[in-house]
Amino acid sequence: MNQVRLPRTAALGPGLGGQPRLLIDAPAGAAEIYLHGATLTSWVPRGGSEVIFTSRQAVFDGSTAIRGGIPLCLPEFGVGINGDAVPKHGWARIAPWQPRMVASTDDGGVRALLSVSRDHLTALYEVEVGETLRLGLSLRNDGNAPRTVEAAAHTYLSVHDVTASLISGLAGASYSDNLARSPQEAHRVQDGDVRISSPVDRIYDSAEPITVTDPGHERTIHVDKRNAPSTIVWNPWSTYSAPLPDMADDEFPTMVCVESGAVREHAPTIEPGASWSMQVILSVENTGV
Ligand code: TA6
Repeated sequence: MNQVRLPRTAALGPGLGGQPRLLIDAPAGAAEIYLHGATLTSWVPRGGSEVIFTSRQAVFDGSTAIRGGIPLCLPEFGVGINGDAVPKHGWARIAPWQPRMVASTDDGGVRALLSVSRDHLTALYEVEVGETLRLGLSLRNDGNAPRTVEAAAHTYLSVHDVTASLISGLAGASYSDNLARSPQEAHRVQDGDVRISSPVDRIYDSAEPITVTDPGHERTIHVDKRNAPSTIVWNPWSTYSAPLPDMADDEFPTMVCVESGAVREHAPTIEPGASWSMQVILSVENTGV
């Protein structure tokens, strides 16, 4: 682990499985970020409760992506534009990232900057932990040819009961349904709010802000973004969580992925020496009396 100056509200040391982890415990919020994949596995804003789902069966030995948290899918999403990307969701979520800077913010939070370079691509990831969680991902093409890159923050949100949650902001958006029986049936348009009572795996053409109601936790989670024209919604339900060794059978009702990124036809092409960036901002509104 390289040396980086830390404020008193942060610590860098071994976490689960001995994996290097940045622990943040600041007045405005607390978080955990594993350097493996730069995966943020926990965020608790001041006075609130855990916003991020991480499976209790997640593997923390560096061999695979952490099941839960906010893995970064990069430079491919899923099997990629050509359908043959290996590893699935790209190398960034299983790469060791380097902490570059950790500092206090003026509003009682902590800002951390992490980076990774591979294959003529440099990724800079800025995570600002406070009462809101601000994620900024910036990609620079270090090669000498234009490069098309997919990117997504695969955000696993913790909800009390996903069947009681309403996911709003996608009405009227077109989407590709990964669970459709045929390619002809995959292209659809969202009618109203998204409710989950069966497996859902959809890529929406939508840059709109999303809200996720979580009545059991008496809160609404807001997902806002900049320069992220794709929104992915995923819940494996029992059907697809049962085969996952790193997710417990009773966990699927307590999570939903609302992912922000630029994938498939929205993937940016970055010129040599140029950069592209996106931002994701999570905040929580308490709805209890
Ligand atoms: O974002 C949705 C998705 O691409 C789904 O298709 C589902 O497979 C999920 O990600 C999890 O992928 P993983 O490789 O982490 O098992």
